[in-house]
Amino acid sequence: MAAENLTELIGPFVKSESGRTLKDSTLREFWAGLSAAVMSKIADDWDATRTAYAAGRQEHYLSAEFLEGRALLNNLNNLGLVEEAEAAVKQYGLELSDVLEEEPDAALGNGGLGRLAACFLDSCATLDYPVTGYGILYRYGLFKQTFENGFQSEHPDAWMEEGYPFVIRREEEQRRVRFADMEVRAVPYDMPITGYGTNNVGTLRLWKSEPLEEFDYDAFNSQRFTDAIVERERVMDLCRVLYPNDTTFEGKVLRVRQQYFFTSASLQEMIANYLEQHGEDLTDFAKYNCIQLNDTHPVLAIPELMRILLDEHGMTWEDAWEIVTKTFAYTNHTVLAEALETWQVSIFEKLFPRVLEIVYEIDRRFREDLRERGIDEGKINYLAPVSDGLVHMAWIACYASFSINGVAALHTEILKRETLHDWYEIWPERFNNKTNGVTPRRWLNQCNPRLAALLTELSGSDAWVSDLDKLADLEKFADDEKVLGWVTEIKDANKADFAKWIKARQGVDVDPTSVFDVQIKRLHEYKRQLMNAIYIIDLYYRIKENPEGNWPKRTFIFGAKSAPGYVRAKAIIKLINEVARLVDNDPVVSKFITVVFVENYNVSPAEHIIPAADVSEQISTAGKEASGTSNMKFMMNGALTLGTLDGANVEILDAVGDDNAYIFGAKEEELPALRESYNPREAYETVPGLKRALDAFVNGTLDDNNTGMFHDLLSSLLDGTNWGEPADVYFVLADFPSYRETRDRMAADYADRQAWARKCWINICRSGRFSSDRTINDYAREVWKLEATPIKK
Ligand code: HBZ
Repeated sequence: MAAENLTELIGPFVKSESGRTLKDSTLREFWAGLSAAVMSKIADDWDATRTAYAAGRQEHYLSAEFLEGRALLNNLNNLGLVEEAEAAVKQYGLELSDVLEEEPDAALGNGGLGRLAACFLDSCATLDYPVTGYGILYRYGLFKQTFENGFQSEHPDAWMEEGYPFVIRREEEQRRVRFADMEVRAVPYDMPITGYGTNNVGTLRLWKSEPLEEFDYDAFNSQRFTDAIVERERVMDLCRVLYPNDTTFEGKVLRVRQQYFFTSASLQEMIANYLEQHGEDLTDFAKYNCIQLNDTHPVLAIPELMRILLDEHGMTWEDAWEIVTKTFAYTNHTVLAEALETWQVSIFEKLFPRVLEIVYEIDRRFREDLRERGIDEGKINYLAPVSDGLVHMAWIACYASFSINGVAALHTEILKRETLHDWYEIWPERFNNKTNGVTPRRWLNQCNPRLAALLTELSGSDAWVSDLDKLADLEKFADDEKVLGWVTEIKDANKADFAKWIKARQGVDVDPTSVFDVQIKRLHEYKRQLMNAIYIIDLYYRIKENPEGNWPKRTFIFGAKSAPGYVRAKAIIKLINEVARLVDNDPVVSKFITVVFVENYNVSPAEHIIPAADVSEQISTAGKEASGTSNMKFMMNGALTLGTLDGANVEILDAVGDDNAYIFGAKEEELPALRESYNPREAYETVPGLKRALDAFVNGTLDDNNTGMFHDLLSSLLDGTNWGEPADVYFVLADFPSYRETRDRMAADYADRQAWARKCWINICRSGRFSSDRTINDYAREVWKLEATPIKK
């Protein structure tokens, strides 16, 4: 085809976006036009990929969240079009980097779980696996965060309101989803997922709910116009907003509606595709389809597939169950009890009574099945899909899935030993580990072009971008002074970039020669941002005591959103902001340290922060962080881990060895015994400096604007609560001494830049196993039984 070059395509596409001459078009319109031009280049391959995948065995990735972030640069990189795009916008006197900054983040996820789904789709596309992602087109993504006098405030994120070129509405592929009290249309919006070095283009299909008809004409005609509009809005409400809780379960009716809505629509499509490709007999459904459940959010797919097979295709229970139990695989992402989904039976009754009937029948047969296995009634009742008026989504998942996996080795062991131990005893063969990974396209090649260029130069090709194990070959440069010098130069340049970026964004000055020490992740007590803050307060006092000391210069960087209703997490945000202010207002201390809280942390800020980081804070209480994924992103970009033996940190340490990571704190297996004898008040009284640091919460040093929230934080550490929560549940004060010792040592080590760079280099070269390509190859081989399906060209 002609006019394939972006230089020629861009003009017409921008004009059709802006409806005016190019010189009057805005940057945003240039972004939209360039994006539309890229879509036009993908179209044929996308079509061919869809056709090829429909015919064979496929995997369907069901997830309530996909945290995609920005798409344009990612697509340009995958398609090898970055230089062409730079030239195309240059014609109009623009810089590609400025155009790219116009793109809103598609923040259709909370944190690690949603971003993992996005990394997985990237890997599936790159590796040519026939995988489709299914989720929800939320009108409002994760809230935008601002700080008002240090307090988090939330604002709606209407990310598509001004138009979004990377989704295509597929009117003709709409489905109907029936609830007892309403029937809605599910209209798919498809996002192309390009891969690196392949023509295959995968699909992320996001469902949007719409009324059956634009208007209820009866109501309209009978003068009930407003009723018609209200009903319409009720349907649109369904997909209105992403629930912002990442660790506590919220039993809201709207949320379970969302879950049923997208799983039902997705299943209908799978069934329709099967019938079209393989005929009326659904017996072989599981031969051609496999469904991965990303946590329990899509677990309603299990009874819903039963319903479709029983009620719409006349199958027997036994035949339908046979298919279901060969189709589903379940991934668990947490051991925190408060996150586990249990829905009131009454909600199911009201929304989808037939699904509830099926859940009850699953429950009845489950109990019978376990009784036959000689399991006692107490245990059966505990594991049953329905008990005490609640439907247990994780139990349905465990019972119906042929595969159950955790997301890091330690996490899977804890599932087997504790959280899902009874299930493991009955069906050990279902359990397997799939340690998470992250895509090296976005998280190295795209966000760190300087380091990427060095890796390509040293390895003689860019093959590492889609085969990260290749970086192991570069370890031979670990003692090459020149290479280590470049590594240091690259990090310094990235830090200077960050300094400019944060200055422009938030007006803060940071010293690019200081150690950049970073903790970016959702705010939660178990992640222990509070321990990080206590360290900084302690350091503040130590510097004041000895202002002539040889204190290494350091910048402490935070990024974190708190769930809007999580009072204590919000208090911690306020506390960190007050610590930043305290340091900033002190002429002596601020010579040595700076605290920066990056507002509205999201995927695209992460792309600026991670390449500039020296220290990666991974300091969760051992056993609580299922895996973590930013730990892997930091490693790939040559930041050193300061971490506990938790989640995938264990495997990072295993890969790089003691000399190249900084590990501290109690181990998971030590905690039960420690709990017995633990007295945080004693730590407060006896650990040098700790009392002084903690007293700052309440003695007027740090100001919580008379909310009492800092007092509550302190008493959560020292006293526990009158509702029975023990003091310092997450062992902040217990781990503090070893955290301080290790972190001090780390900062001192930084002075020897050459030795530091060597450690960074080892981390980079050994990050291969944390590529999501490795994870996806493991899922494909061991769970999905999937073959790569490259499209013909
Ligand atoms: O999933 C995270 C884990 O905390 C993290 O350790 C792991 O690396 C990551 C990927 O496996 N979990 C989440 O991000 N969870 C959520 O975001 C979440 C969202 C909605 C919920 C519950 C959890 O209802």
